[in-house]
Amino acid sequence: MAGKWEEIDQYARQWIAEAGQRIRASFAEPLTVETKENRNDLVTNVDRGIEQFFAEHIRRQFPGHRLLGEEGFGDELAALDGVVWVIDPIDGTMNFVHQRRHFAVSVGIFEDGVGQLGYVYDVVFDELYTAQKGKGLFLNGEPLGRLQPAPVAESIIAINGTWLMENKRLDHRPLVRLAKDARGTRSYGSAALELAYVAAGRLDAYISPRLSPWDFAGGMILIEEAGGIMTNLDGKPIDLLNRSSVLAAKPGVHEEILQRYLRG
Ligand code: 2AM
Ligand code: CA
Ligand code: CA
Ligand code: CA
Repeated sequence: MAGKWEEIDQYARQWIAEAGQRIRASFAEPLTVETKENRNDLVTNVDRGIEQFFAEHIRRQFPGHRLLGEEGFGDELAALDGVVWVIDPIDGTMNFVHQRRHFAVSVGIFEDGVGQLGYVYDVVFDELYTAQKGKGLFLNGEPLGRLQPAPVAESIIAINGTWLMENKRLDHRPLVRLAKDARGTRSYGSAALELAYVAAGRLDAYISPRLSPWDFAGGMILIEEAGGIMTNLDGKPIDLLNRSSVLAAKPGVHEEILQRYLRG
């Protein structure tokens, strides 16, 4: 008999695959784009439709589970007890609208706050990153190796250019120093994909001063299963119920960034 998490995993995969098909099919349809908090903060009918699709399926199949999602179809959560699905229907909406690639469906499933199943699905490249607690990281069903330590000098670090310019949220100078010392920097515009890339060893670190739980929940489980380290920018554990800064990296790189740049 399949265990509880095997059953949940099967449904999650099925719904993520169907969400991917719907998103690809939507390319042929007119897109309704609206703005949220500011003129660059976008949401579309597809973001909402996909979150609603997950909400309906989860509630029908697993009435005891709860959902935390970006677009308002989830539950109001004050605590993380029980099974909680944390879903971003489209992570990288700006890429979805402008580029029609480089966005992902992100799903993290937690029990009493412990990550059990993580998924990041690159819809256009058809790359599904998956992890189950204690079983390692997989890309389209193939196991990926555990992350090995590296120095900043040999690292590619993902960071949005905004944080390298003077800004009101944090002192950008340590990050500029880090960007100069690193082998290279990248920015893909989807936190979920950037976390999946760190987990897969395509990037050595990802830094963001401000993300929401649905941006990092799925990726966090991938990072843990890959042997990477993910904390906030103070080196503290991530709070899954609130906005947080994120530093996700290989071992070694994580320590060096914290000690030589962020605590410097
Ligand atoms: P989103 O596309 O789901 O909104 C872009 O650098 C990354 O930051 C994306 O993962 C994006 O997720 C996330 N993000 C979080 N809050 C955002 C906001 N207010 N505006 C734009 N992107 C945001
Ligand atoms: Ca958004
Ligand atoms: Ca997001
Ligand atoms: Ca989103």
